[in-house]
Amino acid sequence: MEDTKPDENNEKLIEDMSRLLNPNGMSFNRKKRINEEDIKNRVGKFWGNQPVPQFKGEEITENDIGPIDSNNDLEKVDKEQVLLPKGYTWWDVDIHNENDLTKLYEFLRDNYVEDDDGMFRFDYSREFLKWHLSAPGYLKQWHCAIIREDKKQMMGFISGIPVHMLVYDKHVKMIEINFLCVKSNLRSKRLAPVLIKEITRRVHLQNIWQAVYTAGVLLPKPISTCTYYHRNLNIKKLLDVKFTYLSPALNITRAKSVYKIAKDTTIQGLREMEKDDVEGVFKILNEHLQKYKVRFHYSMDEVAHWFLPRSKVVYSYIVENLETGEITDFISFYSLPSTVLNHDVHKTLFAAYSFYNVANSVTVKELVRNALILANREKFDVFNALNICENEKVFNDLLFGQGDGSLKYYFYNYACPQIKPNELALVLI
Ligand code: MYA
Repeated sequence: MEDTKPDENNEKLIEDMSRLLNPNGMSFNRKKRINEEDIKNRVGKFWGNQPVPQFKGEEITENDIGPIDSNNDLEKVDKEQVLLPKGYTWWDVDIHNENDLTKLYEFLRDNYVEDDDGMFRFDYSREFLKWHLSAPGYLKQWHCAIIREDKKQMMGFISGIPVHMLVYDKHVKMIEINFLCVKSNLRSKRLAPVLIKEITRRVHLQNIWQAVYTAGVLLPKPISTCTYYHRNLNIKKLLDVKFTYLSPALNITRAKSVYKIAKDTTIQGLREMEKDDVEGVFKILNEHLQKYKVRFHYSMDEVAHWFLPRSKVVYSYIVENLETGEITDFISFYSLPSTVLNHDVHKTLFAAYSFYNVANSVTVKELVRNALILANREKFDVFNALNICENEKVFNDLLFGQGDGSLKYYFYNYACPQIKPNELALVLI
């Protein structure tokens, strides 16, 4: 069958189908269906006492940008670990030790983020965890677990990696916090604040006083609230696992045809990124990121670490000008599968997540269209992207459906005005 280019051929049909196929949007996200107004009206026992902007506080302006608490006295940082209940102990996960890595992998596989309906749970692979947690400058003590002394069973985890942040052109050394998780049968016992306090202490000990993190839940107080969009690649499977819905008025054959992805990429000089491309990517990526109010700055080592392709973890491609050899454009996405909970046939949903794109010689739309072709080739079921950077521009044309949750971005101990998603260039994986 001939490959369809839906956005060029039958725009009206696509518009209708897109609406019908995504009546509620997709459901999988770091989200919680609770009343956010209630949260804004209460002062959290923990968050009410942290150096973060409070909901009832004054609006933050550009003049306020900077640390909230500047008292960075290393001498005052507690040298003792946060006290744990009897029978529990702190444990630093050694991600280069296969047993430790497996323990962490299994803990997150069984306890980490689920959608509200309990249908999907993130299943970060071992290789992915190793990749993320061994970022340049990482420290083992920032892979911080609570275990039960007798059975050595993991009960909680939180991690941090160092990042170089630019906030309205101010350089700030921060820690990126991720993988906060408490074993499901120990929830609501205030273990999360214990994990956060301990990692804060450990980060302070390295003379770092600011952090960046994302969450589906509303906490005081986001610098930006973003939305996931989803592009069906394997519509049949997405329907089977109820990731998306098909209106009774539509049939699957038509849907398959509309969502069909071309086999061949369309950009001359597009190829997988290699070691020798690191410098070129470093240049165009950091140049591109300058457009945004809040962004990372990547060192050459970090570009190599985060973007050199790793099988089933991160996929990166460059466009090379075939005459000059210059690298002009960049595509990257990462693999984050989810366990399909309670399904007889499908056990895993394979999702590609947009990482960073740099479009110079082609349009963003052409670049993302090619990202979809590449992700489809790698047999992903769905391609997800946040409405950050320039992504929103392409969602309609390329048939992305809006998800129904939001992802909030936060700083710890750093005041920053609220910004729109398209002013933000941060992907926290
Ligand atoms: S986001 C991913 C979060 N993980 C999950 O969603 C996995 C599944 N869920 C769980 O494991 C638990 O439900 C968690 C909460 C562990 C999330 N971020 O122990 P509790 C506050 C921050 O009784 P539990 C990610 O990894 C809540 O408002 N705080 O609750 C980024 C309340 O405080 P307050 C959260 O449900 C993490 C208190 O915890 C979150 O058993 C960034 C209740 O504690 C959340 N996602 O456990 C962490 N959820 O009463 C912050 C609830 O005041 C880093 N809470 O409202 C801050 C920077 C630290 C470093 C600073 C260095 C300078």
